Amino acid sequence: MEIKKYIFEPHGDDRGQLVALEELKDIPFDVKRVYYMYDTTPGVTRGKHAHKCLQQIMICVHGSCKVLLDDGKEKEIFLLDKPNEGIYISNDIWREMFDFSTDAVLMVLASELYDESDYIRDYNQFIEYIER
Ligand code: T46
Repeated sequence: MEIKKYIFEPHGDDRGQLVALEELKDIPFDVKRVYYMYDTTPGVTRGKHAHKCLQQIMICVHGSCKVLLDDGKEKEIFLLDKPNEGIYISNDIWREMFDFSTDAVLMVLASELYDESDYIRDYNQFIEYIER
């Protein structure tokens, strides 16, 4: 499984850091939606689904969390703990987010608007879908 890690250049000076993300420059798609999760209940796992047609970049802009990515053949776990680091996730990848620190803010930039019909929420259906 080839998962792309992105390191975004911080524009730092003696006032602190600033990261700018421009679509089709820093982000490899048109950004149609941004969402973020915070105050995550300790011990909880989020996600547990795949998308049929969605590209995303996940950035833990504060705190840390782990992301399990599974393409049906391989599984990999990534630690997101830097506000200038992100991972790119294409369609057909099962994802689970877990081990959120209490202060974690996980931001996601997405290539499409929210569409419940794009979700595959059952793991067996995901395996059937990618083997089709
Ligand atoms: C994903 C992972 C990384 C909306 O109304 N609009 C939105 O854009 C999103 C993302 C969610 N919602 C609503 C739908 C649910 O009632 O917010 C609620 C929580 O969504 P969900 O259970 O899908 O959250 P996660 O954390 O399991 O998954 C989310 C994204 O949905 C998903 O696309 O890849 O984060």
